[in-house]
Amino acid sequence: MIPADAFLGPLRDAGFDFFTGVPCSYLTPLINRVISDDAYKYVAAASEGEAVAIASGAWLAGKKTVFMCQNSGLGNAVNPFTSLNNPFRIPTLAIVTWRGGPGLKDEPQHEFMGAITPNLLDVIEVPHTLFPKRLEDISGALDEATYHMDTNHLPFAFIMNKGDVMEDTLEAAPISVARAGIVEDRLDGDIPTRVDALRRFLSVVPETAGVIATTGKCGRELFTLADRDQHLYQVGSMGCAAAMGLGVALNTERPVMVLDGDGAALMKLGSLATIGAYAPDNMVHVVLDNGTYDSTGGQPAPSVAVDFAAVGVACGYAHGYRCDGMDGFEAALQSSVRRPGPHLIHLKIQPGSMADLGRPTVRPQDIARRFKEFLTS
Ligand SMILES: Cc1ncc(C[n+]2csc(CCOP(=O)(O)OP(=O)(O)O)c2C)c(N)n1
Repeated sequence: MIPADAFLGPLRDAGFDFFTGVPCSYLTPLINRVISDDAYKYVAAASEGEAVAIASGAWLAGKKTVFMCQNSGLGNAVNPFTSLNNPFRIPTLAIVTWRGGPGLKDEPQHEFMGAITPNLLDVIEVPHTLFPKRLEDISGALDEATYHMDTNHLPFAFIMNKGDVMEDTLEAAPISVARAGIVEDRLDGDIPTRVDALRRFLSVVPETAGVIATTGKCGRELFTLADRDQHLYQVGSMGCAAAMGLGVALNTERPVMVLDGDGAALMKLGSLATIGAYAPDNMVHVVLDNGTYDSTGGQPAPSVAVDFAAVGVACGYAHGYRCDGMDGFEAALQSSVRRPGPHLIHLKIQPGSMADLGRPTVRPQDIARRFKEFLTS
């Protein structure tokens, strides 16, 4: 058993100061220390997959990151681990607890995941070792983790057992949001296609802004119209664009614009609460809503009744804009880069895509490094 600071001190000295995750009782001493100490930034995520995406955004903005979760939540993290961190080669130090571990009499819901935790990490090619439980093991364990992350640019995991870290108190106040957001209508009644909306977006987006486009045809259309250093096409990890945008926005002064889809936004709707809670004022979240999963053949998405602008404001965004035409969309974009956010711009668009649709020809890992260079220069 080690004190939290004995592990966190060397970790911070190695540059890791951005933490995110979802708690587990085994993690309590470590998370409590991180939350209580101003030397660290901790973002409480609504799901583990979202936390992985937040950490990835923070890495793109130049941070070294730590992701913490219960092994139950490893299932939620598998999608971004495999379709975000892996293709984009984005490392994070994962601390995963081992409920249902060997020889442990644990609750039935932890038995199966407990039995497969190391194997699951092996299958998704996340190298791992046990969390250091003795003072003399800490430095070797951190060396092993940083060696792997520096060499293969992928996540590395410590598997933590019950009682590895001594109890610690929570001294921080709860997150407080003192805002009453506003929903505004910018309606023209002339619903554009996604490609027309993206063309207009490209004509007004500040050249200083980082732009993250969601998976599917949104990123493909954006790339086909213009490939810029300020773009990141999130080719996989459906639903993670907003969380990645949050991770970037909390660690840069630049404006951060997320181009989301209605289906993708719904897949990780909890991210809106996290964005509202941490409220980065430089973040603009655009939901391009065609009411369908257009990229996979136009099947109906369950977004028909969702008022995304109102949901954003209900979650703590400063402004929500309802738009159904190009001029209102442009006005909302202009207004959102002038005023403190976060903002949610909900634009109704028509299903369908452009005729000669391309797809990013730059490798995701190169896009990630180009984007990181753009953000940090
Ligand atoms: C986790 C996951 N589930 C499903 C898919 C397949 N998929 C790729 S794009 C897409 C549709 C996305 O819909 P939306 O966000 O509304 O954007 P649109 O395609 O309508 O522009 C789906 C279902 C995926 N890539 N990842």
